[in-house]
Amino acid sequence: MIIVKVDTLLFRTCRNYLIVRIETADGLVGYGDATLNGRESVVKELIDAHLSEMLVGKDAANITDIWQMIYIGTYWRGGPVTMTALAGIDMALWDLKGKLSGLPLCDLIGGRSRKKMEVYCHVHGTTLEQLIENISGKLALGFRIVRYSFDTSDSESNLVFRQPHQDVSKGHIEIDSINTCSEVWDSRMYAADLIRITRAIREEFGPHLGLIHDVHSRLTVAQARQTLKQLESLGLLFIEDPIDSKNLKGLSLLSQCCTVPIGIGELFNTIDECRDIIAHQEIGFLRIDISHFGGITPALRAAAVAEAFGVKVAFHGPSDISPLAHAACYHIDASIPNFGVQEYVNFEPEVLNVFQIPYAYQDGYITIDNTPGLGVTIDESLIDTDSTYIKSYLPILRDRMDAVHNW
Ligand code: CS2
Ligand code: MG
Repeated sequence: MIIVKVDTLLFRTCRNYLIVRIETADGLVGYGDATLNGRESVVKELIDAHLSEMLVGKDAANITDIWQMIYIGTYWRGGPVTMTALAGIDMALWDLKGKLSGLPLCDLIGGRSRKKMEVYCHVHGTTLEQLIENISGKLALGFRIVRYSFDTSDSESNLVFRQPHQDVSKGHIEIDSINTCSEVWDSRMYAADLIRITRAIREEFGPHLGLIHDVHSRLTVAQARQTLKQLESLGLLFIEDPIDSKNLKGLSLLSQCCTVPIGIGELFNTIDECRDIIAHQEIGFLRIDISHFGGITPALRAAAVAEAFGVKVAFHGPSDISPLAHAACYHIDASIPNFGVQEYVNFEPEVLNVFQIPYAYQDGYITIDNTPGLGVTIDESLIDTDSTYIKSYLPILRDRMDAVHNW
């Protein structure tokens, strides 16, 4: 399986995607996801200008050696750009190994530990009434766990404080111009609403609905301690990113004072950043993003570390990584003993024409078939790499005094 060609496909189908395509001398092609929201062209440049020449001539079967060569060997390790580039390459190598052996990824990494994987969806409401109605809609589709978000309105100042959410039917969180991307935020009003709304959801739907809320690092440690204390009796499955996820001491304080399980990880790029919080059992769920954490190889290692300390895995699964990465998550979810739950998005039909997926949703669970490798068939004839990419941006949050706030 000697690598003869490494290409990057940067294109837009509903949103931007960056796909790594690795070809071997025996004519096999493997694909990996290297999409990094708002930074795709930088990741592409890193692969095209520096990493691809390190791969040509190597045996694609030696995934660990290639991973170490790029991670350790190039010295400049870590960070979202480098680790997303490496993730795209790593996924493509695993895809190739699966295609060569005729086995799906989950069989290469130990086989299936479960028949189906429980998933949760995003549900948003601009008002409490709308949120309750939308949750009912998700329950009717079979979901037993929802990640709820809401807008907080201040009638006095006519301001609305929005939380990020990504129901693809309602559009994406990212926007097309850096000049229009500022949003206003008030943590005090939000925290009060979080308690009020969570209580109302519990009262409406009873004790069995699985509830997840993503704070998206918008609270300080002090605010989070106060808020989570009041959420304790409401039985959340987990609270995501309650504070800045790089504030490890803060996480330690929070986990010691509150019983709400913490889920964290989408901003981590290497195991160094989360080793201690796992080992100290400060989190309930590890939520690393396979596409931004260097790929399948380090995700498996991190999952094994988590297992040793009784931490479950709940991989980040947003709409801003491609169905290829989602397929990789489902394969790992199927295999590892400490799978917790998986974030799920339903991609638009146009996206699923390009990425033909090996997995299917039914009644709150995902099943994945035995197609070799990651199992995603990519229809390259539908990809227009020349003209479709449009630079996009994440919103920048500002508080009422117009100072930049954690997003
Ligand atoms: C979110 C993400 O899914 C999540 O948990 O935090 O949607 C996040 O905002 C995006 O991936 C940012 O690109
Ligand atoms: Mg999140």
